[in-house]
Amino acid sequence: MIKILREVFGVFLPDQKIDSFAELTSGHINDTFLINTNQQRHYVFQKINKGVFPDVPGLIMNKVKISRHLHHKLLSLTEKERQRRVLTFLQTPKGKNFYIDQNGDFWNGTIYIDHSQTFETVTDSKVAYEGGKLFGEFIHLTKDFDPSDLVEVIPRFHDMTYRFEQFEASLLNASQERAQRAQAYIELSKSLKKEMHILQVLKDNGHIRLRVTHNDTKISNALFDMEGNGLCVIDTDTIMPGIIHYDFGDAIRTICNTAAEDEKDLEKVKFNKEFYQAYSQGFLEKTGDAVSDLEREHFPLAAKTMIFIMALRFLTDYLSNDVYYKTSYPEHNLVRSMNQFKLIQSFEEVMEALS
Ligand code: GN1
Ligand code: MG
Repeated sequence: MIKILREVFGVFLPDQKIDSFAELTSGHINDTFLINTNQQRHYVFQKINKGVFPDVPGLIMNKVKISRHLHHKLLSLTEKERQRRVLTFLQTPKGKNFYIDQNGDFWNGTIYIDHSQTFETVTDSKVAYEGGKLFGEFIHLTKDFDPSDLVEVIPRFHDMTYRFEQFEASLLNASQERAQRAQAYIELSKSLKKEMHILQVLKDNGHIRLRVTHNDTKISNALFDMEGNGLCVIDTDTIMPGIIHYDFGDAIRTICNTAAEDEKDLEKVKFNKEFYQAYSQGFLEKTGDAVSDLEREHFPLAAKTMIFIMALRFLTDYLSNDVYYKTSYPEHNLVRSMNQFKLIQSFEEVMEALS
C-alpha cells in the first residue's frame, strides 16, 4: 500500500514526504488513509470505490464545489479557522482535484483536521445538540446553492421504490440458508412498505422541495473539537439533491441508537428520546425558517424511514451474499439489519410522543 500512497501523495504534494500512514477503517465503501508528514500538516487520502460510484469525477466535482461554497460563506473567519470548519481539497500542480493511479483507481485528498474527535455512538446530549447544529448549518449554508448544479452520484440513492426493487430482486436469488435466517425481517420489510413510501410520495409530488443534502449524516461523519463543539461535516461523497428528511433522519438513526449500528446484542439497542430532542433543537436552531411546517411535521417519520432504509439495504446485501458493504464476518449484514429493525421497534414506542 505504501507504494501506491507514495505515488498518489507525490502527485498532489511533490515537495513533501510521507512520514507514516494509517488506514481509517470506519467507512463501509471507500479506502481512507491518514498520512502523516514530517511537517506540521497531515492529510487524508481516499480511494473512491468506482464499483459503487458510477461517476467518480462528478462526485469529486460535487464535493469540491460545495466545499468552495462553504469556504466562501465563512470568509469572516481566518483561513486557518476555516480549514477546521470546512474540508479543504488538495489540487495537483496541474489544478486537478483527483488522480487516477496505475490501477485505474481514483484518489483525492484533503487537509487533515487535527485536535478533533468523532463519535460512533452518542452518550451525551450535548453531542446530539452540537451534531444537530452542525448538520443544520450545512443545510442552512447550502440553501442558496442550486441543487441541480450537482451530479446525482448514486441515482435514486434514498429512493424507497428503488430499494424495494433491489430487495425483491435479492429475494429471487438468495440462498435458501440466508433467506431462512432472514425470514422474519423479510416479512417485516414487506409489512412496512406502504408507510415507508410516504415521504417519497410527498417528494415526487413536489410537496417537499429538493435541496443540497449530505445524505450520509451518521454521527461519525461529524467532527467535534476537543470540548465537544461541532466543527466540520466530513465524508461529503454523497452530497447531491435530496430532501431535508434524509439528513435529519439518518443523523437520528445513529445519534439515538444506544449501541453501534452493528451491535449483536440487541438488548443494548434502544432509541434515546432525549437525544432526539437535543438533536432536533440544534438542527432547527440552524435551519430556522428554511424548514416549512410540512417538512417539520414529518421529522419523526423521517427518522423511522431512514432507519428502515438502512435496515432494508443491509438485509438486501445479506441476501445478495455481501456484494456492497465491507463485512468482517458472514452474518455481519444480517446483524446490522436486525439492529436497525430493533431500533425501529424501540422508536415506535415513542414516535407518537415526538409528533
Ligand atoms: C455507507 O461508506 P460509509 O460508511 O460512509 C453508505 C451509507 C450508509 C452507511 C451505513 C455510498 O457509508 O449510505 O448509511 O454506510 N454509503 C453508501 O453506515 O452506500
Ligand atoms: Mg459515506
